[in-house]
Amino acid sequence: MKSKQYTLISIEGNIGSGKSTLLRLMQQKYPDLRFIAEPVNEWQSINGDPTLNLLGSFYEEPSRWAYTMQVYAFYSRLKHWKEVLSDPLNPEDRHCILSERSIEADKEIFAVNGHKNGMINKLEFALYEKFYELALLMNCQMIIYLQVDPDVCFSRMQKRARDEEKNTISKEYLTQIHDRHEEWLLRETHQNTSILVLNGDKEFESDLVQQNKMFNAIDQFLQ
Ligand code: DGT
Repeated sequence: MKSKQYTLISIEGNIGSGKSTLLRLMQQKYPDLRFIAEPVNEWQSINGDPTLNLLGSFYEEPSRWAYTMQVYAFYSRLKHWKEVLSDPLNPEDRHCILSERSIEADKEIFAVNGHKNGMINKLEFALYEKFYELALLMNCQMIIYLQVDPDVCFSRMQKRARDEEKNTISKEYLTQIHDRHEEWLLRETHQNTSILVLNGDKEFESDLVQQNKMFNAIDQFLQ
């Protein structure tokens, strides 16, 4: 499903790093790009039913729900990509699709982390990898990595206070997720993928100097 028509770009980074903010700012700055927001609200209420809260179940009982969460995250991301890729392109649009996270991140960050710390067992991980192989063609060609200190992510996460996360996500978990990003994105071999690392420790939503610095780097990267 990798389209010759499009370059696939994803924004990656820890929970609470500011990916949604960056995506929103990029939407304003580049109206000729296509965007895929993250399907978090779908995970919070399956079939629109808030009593079927997969994200909440995962954080309450990670070992029970980690595999199910990965399978559903895979399904919902693939569904969104398919919808966007099958929508005809306007000739004046830039041939790029920008998404918050990616199927690859779900694997490299959350599935690998869950497997490492025992939330996803060997059998579940082997099954998950079967699904993942089906989606290999969807790998992004460009990645913007918003690199943020886990302590900063923790305080941003507490400020936004998403119900499922506020009493369940520890600094230790954010440090694990940070480490998985670093292992995945800073390793030396990345075939056919360009990676831009942006430091997002400083506030960039309201600080225009900081924001301009980021956009100078992004402008160059997208050229
Ligand atoms: P931001 O804008 O950088 O603050 O990012 P968030 O926190 O809005 O978005 P993100 O992608 O870091 O994750 C939203 C929630 O969903 C968060 O609690 C982590 C969780 N999540 C995302 N993808 C996966 C996944 O594949 N597996 C698991 N277990 N959790 C995931």
